[in-house]
Amino acid sequence: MRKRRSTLAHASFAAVLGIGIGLLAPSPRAANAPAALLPTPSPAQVAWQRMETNAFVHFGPNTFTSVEWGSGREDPAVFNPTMFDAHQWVRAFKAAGMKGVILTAKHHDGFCLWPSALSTHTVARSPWQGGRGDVLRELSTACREAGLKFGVYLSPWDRNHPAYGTPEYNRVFVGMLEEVLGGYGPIFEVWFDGANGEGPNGRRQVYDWPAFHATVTRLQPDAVIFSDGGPGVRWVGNERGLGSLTSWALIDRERYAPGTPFSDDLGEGSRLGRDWVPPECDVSIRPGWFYRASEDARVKPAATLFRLYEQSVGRNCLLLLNVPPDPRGRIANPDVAALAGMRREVDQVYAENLATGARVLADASRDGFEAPGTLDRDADSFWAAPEGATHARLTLALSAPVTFNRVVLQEPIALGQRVGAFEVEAMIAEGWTRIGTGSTIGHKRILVVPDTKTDRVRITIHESRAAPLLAEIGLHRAPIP
Ligand code: FUL
Repeated sequence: MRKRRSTLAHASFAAVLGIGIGLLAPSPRAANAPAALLPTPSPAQVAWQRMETNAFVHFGPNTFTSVEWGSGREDPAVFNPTMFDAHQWVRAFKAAGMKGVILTAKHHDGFCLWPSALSTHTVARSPWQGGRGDVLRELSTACREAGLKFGVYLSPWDRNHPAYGTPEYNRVFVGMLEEVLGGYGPIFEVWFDGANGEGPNGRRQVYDWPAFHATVTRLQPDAVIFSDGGPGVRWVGNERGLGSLTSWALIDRERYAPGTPFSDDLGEGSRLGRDWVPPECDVSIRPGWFYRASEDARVKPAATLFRLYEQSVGRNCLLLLNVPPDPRGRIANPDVAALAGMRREVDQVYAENLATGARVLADASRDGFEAPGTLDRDADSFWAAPEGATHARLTLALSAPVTFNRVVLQEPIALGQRVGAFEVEAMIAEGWTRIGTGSTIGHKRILVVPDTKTDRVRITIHESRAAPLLAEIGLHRAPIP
């Protein structure tokens, strides 16, 4: 079979934007590119999903007072890291294979890790660096130098600010967003927490979400906005790092305001959703979000982190793993070791595809989008079923038997998420034997199957929202069953 590669640049821009293909890509194969299936992700959402694992950093007065939710009445003088080193954090995250970092610029206590002009509860009132320190400056610089993307968590709930609970607070919060989004270079994600309690005056705030979102879009048009229901990316609905086995990037945004009572539905999303808002799994490497020395022995071991990776990234989610610095302002040794161990395990299992070099045949293909595109390690090239097909089968013929217990499938998501049911079979002595089934695929699905030794594997797609497309197929073996 002749291999002709397609690229999403050709396939998706023309299809999504409805622009004459000749303008963008003169290649003849592009003329036959499958049309995108709405809803589709923005380029920023595709780039976000490809990051796969990011670090979350909870740091602030709580690091020094050992509480999870500061009252907002803590003395700013408690914030005094003695050996602060953002480069050390970034080294540990990079060693874990992470692509970005999201910092709690402001948690519920209202303490600003940058010298905000709009609050008296900030690093400028702390003894750290004589009141001239700026955690955002140091971390954003360290990220830029190391090639990691930088993002911010800003809690709308503020237990310190005197204006909280009045319309004035919305203006203050917009001003804080302007300081943070305008002063530290590119920001890839803005994380809005859903927790919403009372302010220092006993009042609850009615948030001006449209103004907050407009501020992000104005200052950082390429940033994705996280909240329970998006608009850019959504909460997965639990803080255990668990994606759903059925995991659509689609929801109806209007159904989920921050603090939604429908968070149980956020894991699966909806096959019928009108908006592209993929799920993010936030989970801490420790029992708490903030550092406590008493939890040093309870750092999740590498094997647990490996599982979290499979159960989040392998279920069409992004893993946002919280690694909180200690009161020195450094990532503690147990966390550094666990992160390095996680990377080792992920690489050991996933760096090499046991199916590499196999012949792969499809029962039918769209011209120019044949099956070998699924084994080329290029997420931009893909196999496509013929127009109108919602059922399809691909067969892998390996040159020698291999033993595997993971099957990795990927869709080229820029053209929309399609597959809703699939099955994997292996040829073993008795003939074709089902070894696993799944529902959605999305950016990445890691299917755990029993240890299987074979030289023939086939994947049958039983249900799809439109002609199925597959970007990659992988066979792997993990030591963990
Ligand atoms: C929650 C917050 O209340 C926690 O303190 C933490 O920041 C977590 C990531 O989100 O809603």
